[in-house]
Amino acid sequence: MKSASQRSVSKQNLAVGKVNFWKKTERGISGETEHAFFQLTVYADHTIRVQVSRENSFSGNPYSVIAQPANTEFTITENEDKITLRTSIIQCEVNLQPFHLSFLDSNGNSLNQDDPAFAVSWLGTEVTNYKKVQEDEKFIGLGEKTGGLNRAGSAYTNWNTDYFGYGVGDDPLYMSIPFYIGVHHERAYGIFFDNTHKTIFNFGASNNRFIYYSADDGDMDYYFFHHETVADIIQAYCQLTGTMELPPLWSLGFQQCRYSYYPDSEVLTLAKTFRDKNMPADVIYLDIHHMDKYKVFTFDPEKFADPKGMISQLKDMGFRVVIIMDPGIKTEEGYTPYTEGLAKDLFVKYPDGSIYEGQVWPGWCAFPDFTKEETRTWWAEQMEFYKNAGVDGYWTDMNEPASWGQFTPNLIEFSYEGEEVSHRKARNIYGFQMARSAKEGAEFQNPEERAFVLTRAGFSGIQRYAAAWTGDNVASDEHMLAGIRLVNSLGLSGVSFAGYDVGGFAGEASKGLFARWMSVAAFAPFYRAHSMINSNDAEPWAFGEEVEEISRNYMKLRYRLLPTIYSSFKQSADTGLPISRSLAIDYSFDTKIYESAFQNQYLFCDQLLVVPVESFKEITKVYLPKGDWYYLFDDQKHVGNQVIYQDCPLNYLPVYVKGSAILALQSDISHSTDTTDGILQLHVYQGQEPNSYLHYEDDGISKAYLEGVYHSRKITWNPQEGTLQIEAAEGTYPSKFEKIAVYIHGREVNKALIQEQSTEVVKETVAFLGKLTEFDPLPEYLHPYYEIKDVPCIQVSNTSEAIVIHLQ
Ligand code: NBV
Repeated sequence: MKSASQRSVSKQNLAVGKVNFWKKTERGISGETEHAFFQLTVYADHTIRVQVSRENSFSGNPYSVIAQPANTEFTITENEDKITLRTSIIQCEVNLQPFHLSFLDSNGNSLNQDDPAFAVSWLGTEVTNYKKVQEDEKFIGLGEKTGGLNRAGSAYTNWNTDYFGYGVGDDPLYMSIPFYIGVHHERAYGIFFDNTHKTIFNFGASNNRFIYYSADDGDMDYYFFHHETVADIIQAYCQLTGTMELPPLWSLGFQQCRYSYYPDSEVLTLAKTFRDKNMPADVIYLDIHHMDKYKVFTFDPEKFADPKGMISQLKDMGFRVVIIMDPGIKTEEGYTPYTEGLAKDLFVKYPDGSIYEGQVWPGWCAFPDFTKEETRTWWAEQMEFYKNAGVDGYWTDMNEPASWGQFTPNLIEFSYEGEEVSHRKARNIYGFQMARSAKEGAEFQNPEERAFVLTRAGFSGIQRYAAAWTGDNVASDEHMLAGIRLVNSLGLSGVSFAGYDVGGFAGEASKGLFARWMSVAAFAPFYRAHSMINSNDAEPWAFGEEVEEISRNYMKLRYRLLPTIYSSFKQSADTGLPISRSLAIDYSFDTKIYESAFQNQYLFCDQLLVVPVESFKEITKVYLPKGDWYYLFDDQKHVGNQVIYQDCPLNYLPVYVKGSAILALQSDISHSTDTTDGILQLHVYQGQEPNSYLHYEDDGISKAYLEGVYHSRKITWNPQEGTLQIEAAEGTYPSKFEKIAVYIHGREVNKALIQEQSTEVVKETVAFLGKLTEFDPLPEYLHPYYEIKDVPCIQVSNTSEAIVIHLQ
């Protein structure tokens, strides 16, 4: 047997080989094969970690996984040619001659198997795990990846890349999340390949024998998940890599960005215009022109002579400011961040100890080594500069890291928490660590409030620190749809708080496209319009009156829906399940949802089925999965499991409410902290099954909710029995709403019975879109021809005690 140091690097494929030796460990087994060492660790009944290395020690990624193996029961049995590791959910067979793994469910059904001949193999330092493809297997997830919902037949690279104006099929983009879910035979499993080197995932491109994932170097180190549903698997992945923290409420509002708004007077005019035009909004961004010669931690002395004064005026109007931070530090003598960074040895270096310089906005720059704790702490301290000006949120851009030429030399060195590695291992984690530093900085500077960080680059686990947006998209219909798939795919991969540049960053949106994009993005977790320097104005009023009206309607709808959206964010923070849910989560085994005509559809907050549709379409095919569906704007009921045709004039995006759903709305407000009319509107829809909604409120900004200062109530609607049960409130925070108005959709109510219970029954007009004001002449397609009239509504006062309403 060769010792590790004697193992030569093969020029041809070298598979792991026969098992020579194995033993039980505390949480699994470990052993040695002809050419490698392996270890299997039970993390939970639904999660098993597999490590295979050519060295007799394993070296991993210290950043993504935050969970330790739980004390789960498992058994190990052995027979002649295999060892079987069993939890209550997964069986993992370790075949010995040669080493290859098979994963089965507890009933012995196959989930996933190594290709027996190649299993784990090396080509030089490149390590690959080859897997058999199962019949009709679908592959979903993998984070920020273009392409279809089902990734079968395609291959992808993970290598964080600054990609201005990327095409809708281009790869790689800014962020890497090497986690996917396989679906076949009504079963699902997940694989997270925890290696930060450049990785490739090939789901059957250019071969019909296997799928595989490989890394340029490092160990084969992956987590295998299995559970009943795709949702369970996402949760299992998030138990390992974490969930987002509940963001501040203001970050769920509409956000306006441009590269760049300046000077200060323009920023103030922008804010005032939102208020004058009665268009709700919460956030304005300061892009790179706020800086003095693009130097981070400076303000341009002329364009922004009094940033503190400007921000305070914005706050008086109910706005928050998010500021951009680029990692590149100008190598300029006398510029404190540079001289301090040098003195404290915080920059990325060449192997000979000299500082690596790359060119970015400020010219030649040094790059802080965010994979080093001292650097993160130092950066967090520098952020005092912005805090003093009153900045509320941070936007980490260019953190792939980007530099002109887009070809960072691989020999530069990073700390990687003391491991001392090259760019090959550190690149994919760099942006993640910058975003982490920004979040820690925001919290250090303002410990009373929740942080908001928006990042472009990231890696698995980024959800713990930042929201993500999909970078420099283009103003086109296909980009609008591609962005929706990217966000849905991020949601399948643990990143719930995500969005795209509404209107398209590069290029010019047509009127119709901008209107449609504003409409569909009202149903995106992160809702921000952004556009490129030297392009036409792209604010929601810049495209004429009709587009302004449509935008206003959907912006208002977004704000009316905030009680539901905020509750959904809380659920996501607790579980990791996304807010924009690809239909592959709830209808995973329904093959229809993977068809290209329907793959963009998603559930928003569980209750709403959103059907993204191009701006030029006036009628579209919609696939309604099983169950009942109510068209949001006129309550028309459709039975699911069928394709319907839906007219979709520009002012009506097809949106359906799920049968039995409970939707919580509030009155119109101009920003998220504006006061409402004090009535929580609960819209309940007739359906077949009982359904619950967990309503959640808190102060929206502090961390007091962690100490019980919140208000949450489970609301259960049983449409068959006609009972709505609002459970007693939990938590010490008093609800913002004094009354609850219950609107009943899709069924008649027995008025007499309700009056007996001494509640007040009223019939109200519910219009989910504001009425279009009269334009003369108004194009026909803009007429507000959907209107819901006379929906029965019951009003009760909102005590924190349990309330039950009987409708029959
Ligand atoms: O800071 C300028 C832009 C920014 O607006 C955009 O959102 C980022 O993705 N940034 C990229 C740098 C260069 C863009 C051409």
